[in-house]
Amino acid sequence: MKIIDLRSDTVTKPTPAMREAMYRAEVGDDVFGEDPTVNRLQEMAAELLGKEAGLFVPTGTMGNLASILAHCQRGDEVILGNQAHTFFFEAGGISALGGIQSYQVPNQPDGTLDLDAIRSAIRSDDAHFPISRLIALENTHNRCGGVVLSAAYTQAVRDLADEYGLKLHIDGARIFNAAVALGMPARTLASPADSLTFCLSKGLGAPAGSVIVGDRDFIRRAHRARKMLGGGMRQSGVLAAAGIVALETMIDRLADDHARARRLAEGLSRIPGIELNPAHPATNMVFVDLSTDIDLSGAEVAARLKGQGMLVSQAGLRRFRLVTHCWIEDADIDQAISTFSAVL
Ligand code: TLP
Repeated sequence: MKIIDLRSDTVTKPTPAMREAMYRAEVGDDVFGEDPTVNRLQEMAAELLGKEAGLFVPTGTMGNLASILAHCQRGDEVILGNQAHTFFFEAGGISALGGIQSYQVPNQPDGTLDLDAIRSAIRSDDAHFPISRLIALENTHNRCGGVVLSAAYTQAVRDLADEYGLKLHIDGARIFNAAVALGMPARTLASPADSLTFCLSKGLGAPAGSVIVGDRDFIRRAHRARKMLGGGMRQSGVLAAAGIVALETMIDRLADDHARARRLAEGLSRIPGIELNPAHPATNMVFVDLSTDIDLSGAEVAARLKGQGMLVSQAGLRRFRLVTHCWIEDADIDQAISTFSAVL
């Protein structure tokens, strides 16, 4: 039985072209800055995102953490969404390892933070308060449904940050999904930010790795933070080589994942007992809820789907996330719809 794995776009395996490039990669000691393939990837990433410099890191989690450590001191505060990946899914690293406090502002359904809510979260100069240092956004926004933040909204947050002398970081794990969905260059979405992390190992299909981009001085500080976190990887050109293939060949095709996600959502919306937001999906994520007339629990439904060869992630007691990616084909979408229908 073919397994249709819709749990995440992180499950993507490297393409044959990536494996070939990994095999052939020229390498050196990247802790000394001597891996030519890592250096090339970092330059490509900086160029694509319109920033001065880039830094290859093992994961998106480390990318966000090293970035926040590079912006903040212990006791500082970062303003972020209460649905942000950094708040939800990064093991509390910014507070456990960085001594950095988070001020969580409610995410609106479209993934944004209300500008007035950000404004009222910014601390005044008073010895009782931590120092507000950074605002962090997420684009696309995972828990809000893979929704896209516009360039205009991001610029409005930048303007607010400037008013108070704050920095702006974007968790752009899926920034290329956002760029493809909006039909604009990723650099336009990145331009208001001081720093951005994007992932090579999600929809772009590379086996591992993320890149942080920002100005040279910021990247120098993030480089030190990466070392401190144990992320200096030596001959990591074998991984960067796959990342280069990802940037060269896997961005434009994200539109196919988005089209398949829309088809999946349309098909699922016709199944009695499934509820979904009619405005979604914006990119490659489909979130569905079980209606109250379904007697099965979320866990039971997930287990039955698995028994039929279909893997989904549970995103709440009665909520699932299904993510399309480069290993999911049209026929898998048809199969996924009929499997869900049979299980319910
Ligand atoms: N997200 C994973 C899980 O951790 C939930 C997924 O399957 O979507 N930022 C965002 C917006 C992410 O979605 C993720 C991974 C990360 C950062 C962290 O990336 P990694 O897994 O490379 O540490």
